[in-house]
Amino acid sequence: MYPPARKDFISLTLSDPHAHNYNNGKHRRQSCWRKWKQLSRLQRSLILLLLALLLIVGLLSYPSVSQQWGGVSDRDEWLELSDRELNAAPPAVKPVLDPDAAKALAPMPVPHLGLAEVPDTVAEPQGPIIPLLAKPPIQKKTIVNKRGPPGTKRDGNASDVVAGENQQQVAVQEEEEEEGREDEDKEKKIVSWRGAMIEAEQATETPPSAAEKDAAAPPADPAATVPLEVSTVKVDRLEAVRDAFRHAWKGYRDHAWGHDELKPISKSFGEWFGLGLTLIDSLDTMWILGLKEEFEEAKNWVEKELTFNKNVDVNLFETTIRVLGGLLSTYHLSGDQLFLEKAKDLGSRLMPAFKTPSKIPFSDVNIGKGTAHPPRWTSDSTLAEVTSIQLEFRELSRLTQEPQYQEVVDEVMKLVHKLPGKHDGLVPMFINTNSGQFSHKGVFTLGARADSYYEYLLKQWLQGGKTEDDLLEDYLQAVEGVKKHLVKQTGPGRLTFVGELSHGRFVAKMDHLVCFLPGTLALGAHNGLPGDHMDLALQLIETCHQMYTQMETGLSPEIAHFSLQASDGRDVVVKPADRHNLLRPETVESLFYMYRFTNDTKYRDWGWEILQSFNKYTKVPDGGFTSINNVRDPLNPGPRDKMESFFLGETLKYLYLLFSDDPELLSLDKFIFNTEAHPLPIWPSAPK
Ligand code: DMJ
Repeated sequence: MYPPARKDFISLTLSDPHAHNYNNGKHRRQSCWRKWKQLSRLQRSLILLLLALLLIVGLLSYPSVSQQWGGVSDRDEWLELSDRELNAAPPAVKPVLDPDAAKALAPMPVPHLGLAEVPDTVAEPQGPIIPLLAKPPIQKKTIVNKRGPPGTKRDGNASDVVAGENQQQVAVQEEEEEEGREDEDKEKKIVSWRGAMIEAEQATETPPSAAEKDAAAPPADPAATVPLEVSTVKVDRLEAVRDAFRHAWKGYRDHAWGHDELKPISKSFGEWFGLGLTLIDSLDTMWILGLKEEFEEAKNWVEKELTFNKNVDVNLFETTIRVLGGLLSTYHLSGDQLFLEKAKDLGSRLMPAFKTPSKIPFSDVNIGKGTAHPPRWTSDSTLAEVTSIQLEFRELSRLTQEPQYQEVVDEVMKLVHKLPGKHDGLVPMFINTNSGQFSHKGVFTLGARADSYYEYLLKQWLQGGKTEDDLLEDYLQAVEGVKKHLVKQTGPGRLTFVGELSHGRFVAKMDHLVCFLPGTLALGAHNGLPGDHMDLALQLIETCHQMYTQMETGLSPEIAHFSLQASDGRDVVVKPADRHNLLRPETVESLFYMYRFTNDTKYRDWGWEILQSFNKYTKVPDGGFTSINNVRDPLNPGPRDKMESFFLGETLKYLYLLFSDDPELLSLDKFIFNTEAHPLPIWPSAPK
């Protein structure tokens, strides 16, 4: 919720209530004249001489002063102009959408440009230097979207809300980010996190290291930032992924067995829903990687230990994509009825979430009590959350022949389809469960809170055999909206990226989460959608790759900012609050799609580099991998002591599929992957 509107003006009273009136002024002038007359002639001459001298000095210094003021007004004009340019639509640099422009603007990796970490400066153009007058402070409009009391940690995707920490404070800070100015005290108070905010005291960042302190220094020799050389020695990449998985699994098995997440440094575990999240997220990966022993042991746990009959609030979206999706895909791969039974049990326990006035589901549901509710502080749900559960619920209906699962999620899509408030197919990030209307309109992103809405439009259409026209229409419109409003190129190296729109202003910022998009666009193009979707995919995957290679650890930051001005010298800036890496999958996911559709082995090499970087900087000696705080500091990456379940569920799975020579291993013409990388079959014939 936004705070009460703040006055963004100061009213100045220029009239002094105690001032004399007009007549009093006249008296004062008369008495001055009397005093002048009372002076001696000598005194008057001296005063006149002094005044004449002052006049001469003033005239002599006039040119330089006038230049200064001239500069000031030029700068004002320039500032306005650059503002206009930044907000202009269509963008100054022609996006890839126009086929001719696309040819001219072929992707240009820029290995010579190191990623600079600029702690609190800008992707803001620099105007002429004006020594006399400093630039007036830009009024910051921080739109605070209070989704709960402070002290909240927000983690992960549209609703990667960390369990037990279900207080949220989301602050949309695009404007100040665009200005590239971060107050020092803001740094103390708030840490930006995928478009959301967390309190700094909750952040796990270590004190700044020497490298961090050097952040403002010019970029290091780019050659030195290239993390790893691609080995020419033939290595078994598939086996390397299996090794990584076994190592991750060892940590989980030793210290977190049956719990949600491993804390590999402290050799303990974290609980979110208490559903063995990592174990279930990993089942189909183990099956695909051929890790039979591990799979059998985990299956045994599912059979003997896993129960959904417990008094616990779970997040509808996260439970659906990780647990329901994981169970359904494992059922398909293994054919073991156990997983379908568990999926049915869970699916029916999630259904109370849909009992809302608008039929837009609540975010949280108690799977033991059968009650559901929104977060304590709002009646909104996140848009991506309510529109990225459809693949799983629809599949559950198909398998069980019980239509209610599909009915409730189809209803959500129908409502969103006809809802006013979209911007050329782009959707706001929140929707109200009472009114069924979008809320907090004005911010449009392909990142956190909206990302998988776009992904699931295409994938539902594919799942259902390309028969549901509304889904296709919404997807095509959205891609046009992305091209029109969000795609730009950096000034220095012409890297294509997808920014954000905040109340009409373009923000040159892209979450790592957005790196799902090249894969999705390529999947659409492979299925007969316009060729320029593939052009855009080819360019975006280059940018996602650069987000890794230009970091000293070879790992991407959570969020990248991009420079629009050619004179900026750097394409990407990373802010201190955005330097972490959570072992996320989106780039390797897209690399997998790109390789399958192009057979270009460079995508495999890029994935291999990423795996090596994970091994080098995130692997914990005794078992497990950990999220890190700082991708710019190879000496002190700052382990966060958390292994996200999606590292096993998604990242390692996509790497394995990327390196596999068998295109029939989960053929993309027969399966769609849910947003947690769990493959579900494309329906043989569309339901009518
Ligand atoms: C996963 O839970 C899913 O991929 C989701 O769609 C995005 N966030 C994480 C991985 O980054």
